[in-house]
Amino acid sequence: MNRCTIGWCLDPLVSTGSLGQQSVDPRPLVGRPSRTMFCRRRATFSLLVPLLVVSFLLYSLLSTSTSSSLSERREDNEYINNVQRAKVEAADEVRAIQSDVADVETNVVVEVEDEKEREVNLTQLAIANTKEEKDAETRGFEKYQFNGYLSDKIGERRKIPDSRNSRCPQTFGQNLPTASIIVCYFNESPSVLIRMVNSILSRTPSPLIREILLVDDSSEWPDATEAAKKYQELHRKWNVVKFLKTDVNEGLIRAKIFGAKKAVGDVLVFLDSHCEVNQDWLQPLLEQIAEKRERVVCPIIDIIDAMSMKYVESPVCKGGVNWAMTFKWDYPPRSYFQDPQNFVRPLKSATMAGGLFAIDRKYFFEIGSYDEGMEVWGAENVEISFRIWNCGGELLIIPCSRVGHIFRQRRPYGLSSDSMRKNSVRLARVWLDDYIEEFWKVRPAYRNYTEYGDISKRLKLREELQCKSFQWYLENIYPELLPNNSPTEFLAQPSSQGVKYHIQLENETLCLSAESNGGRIAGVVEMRRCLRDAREQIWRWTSTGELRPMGSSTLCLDSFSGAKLMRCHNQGAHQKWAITKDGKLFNASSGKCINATNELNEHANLAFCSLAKTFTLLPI
Ligand code: UD2
Ligand code: MN
Repeated sequence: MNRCTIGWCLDPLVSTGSLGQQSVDPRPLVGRPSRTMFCRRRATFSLLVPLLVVSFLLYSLLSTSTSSSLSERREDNEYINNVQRAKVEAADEVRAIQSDVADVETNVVVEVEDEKEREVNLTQLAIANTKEEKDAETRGFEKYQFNGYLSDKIGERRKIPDSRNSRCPQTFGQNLPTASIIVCYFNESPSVLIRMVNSILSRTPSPLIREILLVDDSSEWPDATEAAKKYQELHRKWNVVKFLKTDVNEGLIRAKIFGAKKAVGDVLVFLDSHCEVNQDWLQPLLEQIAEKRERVVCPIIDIIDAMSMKYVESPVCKGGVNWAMTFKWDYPPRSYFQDPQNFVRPLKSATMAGGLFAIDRKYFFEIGSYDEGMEVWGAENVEISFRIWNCGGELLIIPCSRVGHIFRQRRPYGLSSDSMRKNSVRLARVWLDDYIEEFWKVRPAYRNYTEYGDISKRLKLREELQCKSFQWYLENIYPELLPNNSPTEFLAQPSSQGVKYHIQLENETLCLSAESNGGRIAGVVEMRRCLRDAREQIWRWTSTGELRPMGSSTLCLDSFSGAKLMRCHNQGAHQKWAITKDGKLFNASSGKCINATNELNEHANLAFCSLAKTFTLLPI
């Protein structure tokens, strides 16, 4: 069997020129780096070596022969000539082969050189001296809302800092699923798009990339697509890239569905078209999905500054939402990072930012992809987040996977329609149940808006998937959003000496007790059977709002890392407590209230005030 065929000639990467159909590499042969050529040359070479040896033996034999006959000699001469000619030809071939091989080697070198990532000096590159340059910079901004001029100067690849935490693993699971990376774009900058694809190709193990789908959502300008297609012709690694185009501008939501329907990989990975992926960004995402297919995972989105194009590491944070149904970032309290493993541990996230995530391909469609009735931009990310959590999935942020994204001040498209209004009303009417009142409160004008279209299919989907209520989502996934988390009606704070209380769990016989260890008070607060004389159950609420257990002159109830006893620092903050008229102990710095179970000896903890237990305060 021809080893060559297996080892070199088989190119596993087939590319698709048109929608979803697999075909052979559509690039013209001239521009294609030649694995097949190299193979042919190797084959010729292996045939020629024995030929040369045989020629040489024959030649030696003949030149020592002592034949006397003229005709024989003539024949000999002819033969010698032939052999010599053969030798010369063989030598020519060898030279040709050698130069071919050298060619191939040079090609390889060129390609490797080509793939080198340069350290770019952004400050120097950004300088626009002449009027022409300054105009070009302004035009870039107007077109893209980021520094397109600088991006062009940076070119097709660059080094970016590895923003992963040093605790991130360097090795990854075997047999990971393959990914279809879907990038939808509308009027994207060619240099940004090309650099993005190059970042994927150079920082991702190639067996994991099933394909990269570049979905042109009917851009007004053809330049990005044209430039990327041209680039593909010259770069072998780009034959995993497939070009797709919508018939009309669909808006990013339907464009993503369009791309997803054409994808064939195990996992869909969506990325905005102005990203640069960081080292080994994909494996940590795929690992999570391989472990559980109902898991939807997002990288941390690092920042590519829209003006300076600088790549900046983002802190670990997660997705939240407000009652306007607008996505927001939530930062874990500092105490969260007291455990350093939390810099790398996956975090449950109530919502996703929307642009960058990975999801099992079949699961994406099982849970209803996106709401096709949504237009252009907005709210689809919150909608899919509610759907994931409420219908049996989970949404995680993976700190060891990092992708940079150009955040811009405003969108350079879709300004003629208020797509966020339509999309958020669709989302609210499908998912919020009675909590929709909270949405109307912050968006009163939307209550009478009727142009939101038909949502019956989405309501049916919610029923078919047997999704949970919004109340469940609030209580279990995002209690931050519960109404009444910030109490407003408080008891008046004591004026001087303070007031002493037993703090009894309402309708129970358990009291909040500073854990007494043989008389010495330690760090935790737990539920004990109420005893009127137990000093550790007597709390002095001071004029500065501290709650100090009797029996210790130095400890205060503190909310910095749960409900604990800490040395009093007289600075208020996490040690300042307000008591609501209905008996909740609220700390404004943590935004939380003291909570407890009715189990004997259980530790007290912190909860969002709407969920926290009520206490009866018995003055002493
Ligand atoms: C964020 C998300 C974005 C999306 C949006 C809410 C991130 C980093 N980005 O907005 O993915 O979830 O919130 O809807 O989380 N595009 C099209 N067709 C269009 C318009 C845009 O394909 O008609 C492309 C666009 O070129 C880009 C992507 O959609 O690649 C997202 O658009 P964006 O970058 O303007 O959205 P962004 O980052 O403000
Ligand atoms: Mn974006």
